[in-house]
Amino acid sequence: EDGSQLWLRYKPVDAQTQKQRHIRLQDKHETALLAKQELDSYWRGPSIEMHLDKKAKRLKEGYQIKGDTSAVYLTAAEPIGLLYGAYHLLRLQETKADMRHLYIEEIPDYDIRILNHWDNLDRTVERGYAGYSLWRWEELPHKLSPRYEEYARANASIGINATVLNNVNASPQILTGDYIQKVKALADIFRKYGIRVYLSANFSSPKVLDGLADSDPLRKEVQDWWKVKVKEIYQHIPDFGGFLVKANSEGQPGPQDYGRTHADGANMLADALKPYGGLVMWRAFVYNPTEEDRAKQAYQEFVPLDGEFRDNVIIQIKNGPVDFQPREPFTPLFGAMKHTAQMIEFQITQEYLGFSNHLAYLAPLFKETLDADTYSEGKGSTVARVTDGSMFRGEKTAVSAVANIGEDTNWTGHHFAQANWYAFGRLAWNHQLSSEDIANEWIRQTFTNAVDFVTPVRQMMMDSREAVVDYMMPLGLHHIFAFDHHYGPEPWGDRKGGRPDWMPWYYHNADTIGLGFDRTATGSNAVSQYYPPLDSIYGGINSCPESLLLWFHHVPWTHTMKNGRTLWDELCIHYDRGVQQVRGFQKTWDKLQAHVDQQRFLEVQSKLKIQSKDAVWWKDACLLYFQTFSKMPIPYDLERPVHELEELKKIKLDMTHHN
Ligand code: BDP
Repeated sequence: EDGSQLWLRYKPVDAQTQKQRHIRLQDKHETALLAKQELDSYWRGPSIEMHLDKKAKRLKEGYQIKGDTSAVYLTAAEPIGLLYGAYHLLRLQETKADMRHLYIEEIPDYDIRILNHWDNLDRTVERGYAGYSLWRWEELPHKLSPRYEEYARANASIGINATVLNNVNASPQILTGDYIQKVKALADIFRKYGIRVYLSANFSSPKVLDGLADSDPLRKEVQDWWKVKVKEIYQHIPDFGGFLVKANSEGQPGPQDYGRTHADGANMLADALKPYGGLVMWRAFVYNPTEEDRAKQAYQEFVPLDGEFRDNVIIQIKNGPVDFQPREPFTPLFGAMKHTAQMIEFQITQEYLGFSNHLAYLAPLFKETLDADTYSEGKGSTVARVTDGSMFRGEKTAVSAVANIGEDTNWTGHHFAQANWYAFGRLAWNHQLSSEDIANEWIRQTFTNAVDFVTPVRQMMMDSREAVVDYMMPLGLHHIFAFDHHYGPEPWGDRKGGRPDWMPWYYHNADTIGLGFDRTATGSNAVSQYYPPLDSIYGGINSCPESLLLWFHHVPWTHTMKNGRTLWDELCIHYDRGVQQVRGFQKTWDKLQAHVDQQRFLEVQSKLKIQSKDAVWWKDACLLYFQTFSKMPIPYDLERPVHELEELKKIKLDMTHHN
């Protein structure tokens, strides 16, 4: 039992059952046939009639299921809807749901539900913690790993319908003729599962690949280069999705290199893609090492461009304004560009949440952003609603996440990290699902339906993200990671001559008075980027939610928190609570040994040991370091540090990623 089967553990039905119940389908489309094949092989319920109703357009890629104990009817407007419906039925079966009376209608909340792979062409994966890339570029297009199809099936089973194959820090090589053939081979496998391929494009491609004088988006020669390139791609991949672009960010080239705007750059690509129905996902993750608060920069650069983008451009915005931290407020750009399509970018890979060593169930993090109210058009303008098309109409709606998938046997490094891939797919389909329900489904399909297992494991998952926040960065602290690897703590971190916005002190601002980043009017005034009443809620030291207090305020160590404790005591209690929770996860897991196969039991058990040690490392490092400023004792009823600060400062990990 190595985890390679993910949540897809259906048992084949016997020949007898297959004879007795029928799966009927008129259509011959390959995707519809796949739906039939999955049900033929694994469905133990009554006979099923499947049909396509091309007029039921309102279903989009969704489906309708009606049925009782004698027959089930599955209807969809498109073949992929039948496949999604088939997986829905199998999910009900595997989770032992009551299926006596079925009346289900499912319509996806987002048109495009897309994974972003940060995979390089040499098969390393930026911020990947599950081995090398799945894409064996050197063998493609001739040799096709069976994993390509398994990957597509897993995605289809949770409604993911698009994928960006390569890193946003894109190599121009991906757009050469040779690589287009390799990409085509993957697209040909994925198509049957309803998955469209997108590519990250390097903005300098015309110059780098074909020696043009520059890649200025307003020059006709450059525009023509992209038109010819896009035409070539569509000749081989007729359903190619489009480009994802990281431009003028962290050293990547972009239109600003030529004095042009993000809109100029995005629109040039959009015009080339338009005749084929392709899209541009243009990232808003931009910031420069200036005096300006990093958290404000995306908003400052993009809001003035509102209304200037073509209708096949979507601005892709990270959930938080800095960078995928364990907790951030939502990015204020959401809802602030009312004439521009916007999409969310989440990060499934745990760059800042303990890699694939820590158990951190991310659905609550995703939901926190989706459910956050931007107040852009008054109360109820949640991030979900400003991006899903219910408030602002764009050509297409989309939601994305950076994948945590690699060639590890269990796909994601940690068995429980599979749940985050799963949860993203489910929320991209229906952002109203609860984190508990998603965990419940996933546990039942991945492990067992035994309530004695499901209940405690679900509780552990539900508590896990907050535990990480507590032992790493409670109360709104952020980005105090070690410079080289983003794994362990380095609140003291300082590189002479390094970019200030890559240094922990830039974010925590610890001094003898207190802790935290003043983003109120007396500080960077980032609060002003939020719509009322959020600007004043976040801006008031007493009205700001305490979970974000040190994000928005520089708070005196002796400040009285809502429960009457000082900031310092409260900080200590959070760090300690995080450690205690992980110790609790170990107890929970050990008790469940009888319910789990040996291999997965031991693998999760040993990851929890690492997590426990890391949690103590985090707690000691942060508290001992901050104590050099607060000069206050750690409350005496808490466990004492077991490390020396000076020892912790010497820890060097062999992880060679750039910041
Ligand atoms: C940061 C990562 C870096 C990425 C960058 C991005 O550390 O590896 O290239 O985001 O999203 O989180 O472009």
